[in-house]
Amino acid sequence: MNRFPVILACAAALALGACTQDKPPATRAADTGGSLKGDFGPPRGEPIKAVLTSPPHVPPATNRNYPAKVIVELEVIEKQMEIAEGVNYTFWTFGGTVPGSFIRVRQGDTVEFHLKNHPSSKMPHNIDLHGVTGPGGGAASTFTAPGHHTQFTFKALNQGLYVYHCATAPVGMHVANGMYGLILVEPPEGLPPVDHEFYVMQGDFYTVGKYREKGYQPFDMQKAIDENPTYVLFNGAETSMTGPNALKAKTEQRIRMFVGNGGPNLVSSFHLIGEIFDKVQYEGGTHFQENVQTTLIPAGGAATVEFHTEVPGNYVMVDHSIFRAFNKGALAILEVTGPEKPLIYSGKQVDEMYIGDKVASLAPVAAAATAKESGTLTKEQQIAAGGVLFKGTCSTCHQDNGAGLPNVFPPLAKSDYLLKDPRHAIEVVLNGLTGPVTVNGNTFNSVMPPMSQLTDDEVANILTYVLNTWGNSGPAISKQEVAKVRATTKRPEGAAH
Ligand code: HEC
Ligand SMILES: [Cu+2]
Repeated sequence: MNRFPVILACAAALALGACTQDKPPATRAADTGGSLKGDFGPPRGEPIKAVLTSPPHVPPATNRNYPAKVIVELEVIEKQMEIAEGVNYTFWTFGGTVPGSFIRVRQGDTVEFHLKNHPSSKMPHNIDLHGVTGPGGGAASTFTAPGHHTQFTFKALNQGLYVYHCATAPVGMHVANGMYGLILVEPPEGLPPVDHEFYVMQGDFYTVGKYREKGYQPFDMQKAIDENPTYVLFNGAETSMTGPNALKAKTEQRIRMFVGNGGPNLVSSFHLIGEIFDKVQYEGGTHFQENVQTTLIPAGGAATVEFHTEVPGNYVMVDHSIFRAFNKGALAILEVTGPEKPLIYSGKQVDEMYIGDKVASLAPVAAAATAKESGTLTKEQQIAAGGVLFKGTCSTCHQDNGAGLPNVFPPLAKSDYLLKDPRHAIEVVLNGLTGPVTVNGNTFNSVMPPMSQLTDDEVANILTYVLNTWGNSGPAISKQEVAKVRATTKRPEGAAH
């Protein structure tokens, strides 16, 4: 059966006012495979200007039981922002943020969409909304040159959580620069109330410099084609939801997260360490799964996850393709406060081992990076930045207080081995250390893995910290010294950076 009889029936009923009722017609058109298209009749009431929000915020529920005309105004802005502490990147944005502004409408709404492209832009842009029924999802109608404005109108026929993105050539580059976001088309009855709603979106980024290489970093097209990202991030920056920017909630709360994946390349294995998703609306669709540990979010797809908080502490969102979390930035924190629940979990454990510098403020690292650019980096700034980076990188073994662990990890505090030849430590960090070493009279015969994934200035700052803390007194190590050692030492294949 095609859809005409339904529409005709509805049109006839419209005359009697039956199709403009609060509830959608309880018809499941067989020809759509069972999905419920929501043409609930013409828009009613005054046009409404959509509230748009920046991540991690979500606009309030529409709280409407009738279809309306909703006006969305979105502006494309190309701007430099921090992608990681002390690392700048030129993002192309919908609304000035990555991901772009969150849009929330109700199924059956008629959306009048305005796309503006700021006069300072260098590129033309458009928008393809996955929640639009029509060619290009709007892309064909919204090609917008810098300083221009385009407009089109669509009816939100299907409920769901949809990705939108720029689709101007080269499409991959526009998406890689951050041009994506989410539009929620609420079901006609709305969503059950919760205590917090958050907006989280993953994306992969490609820079010429390596991960955390400071300064301005341009886009690397070849890395993007090779699908070899430098960064995999939630909400467009390594620090978007870590340290002081962590998401916050209390115990005994119900949390809903709208999680999207902009790609351009990677599929996300979205996981929240220490929680179980009570409910996941996978693929942004209508059906849900319960009691989920990790949900797969395709590039250009989304999921709604819900859970209840019980135990206080830091809960860590990751892409469980785990190198992305710990070495490319795909890590964010939800900080839950409230009374301990020893019957559910024995007590608060030290979580710094696991997430290291991610719970601390990286401000000293940024300060050091900025100072270095102006050529005024002081030893104190190096020590401050190095102290933050030491956590989770070296403290895992050598401990926070540098004392090491007897017979297992040698001490760095007052280590005669270290202080005898401070610059030798550069080699130890870059190349690792094996075989017997004697520190303060005790012999260790173990393995320290090479830490060559660290950038030159990270190594310089960490070592300056180590050489001038816990009663140690030594020189400041410069980035150039580290670069020299890196360039002149032959490292085994796997450690070659
Ligand atoms: C996975 C554990 C581990 C991590 C992480 C680690 N080390 Fe080590 N480190 C060791 C071990 C084990 C040794 C002794 C190796 C041996 O027996 O040959 C060592 C030795 C050293 C030494 C020489 C011995 C001494 O105590 O003076 C220095 C210096 C050092 N590490 C610095 C660092 C710094 C700086 C970092 C962080 C960038 C770091 N280590 C990260 C395990 C680790
Ligand atoms: Cu674009």
